[in-house]
Amino acid sequence: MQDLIAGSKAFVKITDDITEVAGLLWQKGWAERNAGNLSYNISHAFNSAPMGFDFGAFQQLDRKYPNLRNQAILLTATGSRMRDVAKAPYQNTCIIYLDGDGKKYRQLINPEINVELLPTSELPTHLAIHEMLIGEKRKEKVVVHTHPNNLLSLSHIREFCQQDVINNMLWGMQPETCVFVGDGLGFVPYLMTGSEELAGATIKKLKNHRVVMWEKHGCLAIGETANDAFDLLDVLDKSASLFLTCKSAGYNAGGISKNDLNDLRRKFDV
Ligand code: 2HA
Ligand code: ZN
Repeated sequence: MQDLIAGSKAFVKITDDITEVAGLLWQKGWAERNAGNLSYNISHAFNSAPMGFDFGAFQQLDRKYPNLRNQAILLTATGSRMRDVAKAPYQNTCIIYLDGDGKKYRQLINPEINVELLPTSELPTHLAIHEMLIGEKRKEKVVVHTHPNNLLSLSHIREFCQQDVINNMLWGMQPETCVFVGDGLGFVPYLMTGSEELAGATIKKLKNHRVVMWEKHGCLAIGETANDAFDLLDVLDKSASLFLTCKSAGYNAGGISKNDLNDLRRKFDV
């Protein structure tokens, strides 16, 4: 597959990044069955419009994505398991190329498998995010959605369904969280999976946060690479696990004081 793509070194790097993170999501236990999905704007791996591929039939989208015109987006296939993405990325991902006015796409047919795979059920959210990232000239190219156990557990506790409350607790559990995820997570109240509403609410939160929590469902993160997005989720989930471990031992976590957190923010320019 990569032999067909001009600038294939970039594509190999992308594939390595995706397979590594897909494996980590599975090992973490955040990706039961077909849970989670990811997408990557891989347009930079092509020198021009993709050549040497067969394309599938045009598929209409529910809305226009003008910034995604002539962009190639790699997505995990609907129903694919992260553990399979890790082992066989070409059999479990698809590349779509948006054409015309950004309201339809064609799939690049991978000659090795020669079938069309349907993109992830969270396609509206993934496309809306890539549209926003280009529109706002942001450097992130990857969207990772997964179901991190500890963060997801917190979203079942009413007190933590308030963005400021959950962020203050998570920052207080270890210095890394305050330093590396100083923007905290954006909290989106429960909405139907795969819906335009969920996509819209997520976009709003991504203006100020790189991680979004979907109440009682999971989290989503953006990054320049899949590993960058994974790191944000990993650090936040570690905080959540420390909190819950103290609770299950019968104690309340003390948390780093407000003053100490402010000192950290000053020192690390958060
Ligand atoms: O792809 O996680 O949110 C399965 C999901 C949907
Ligand atoms: Zn999900």
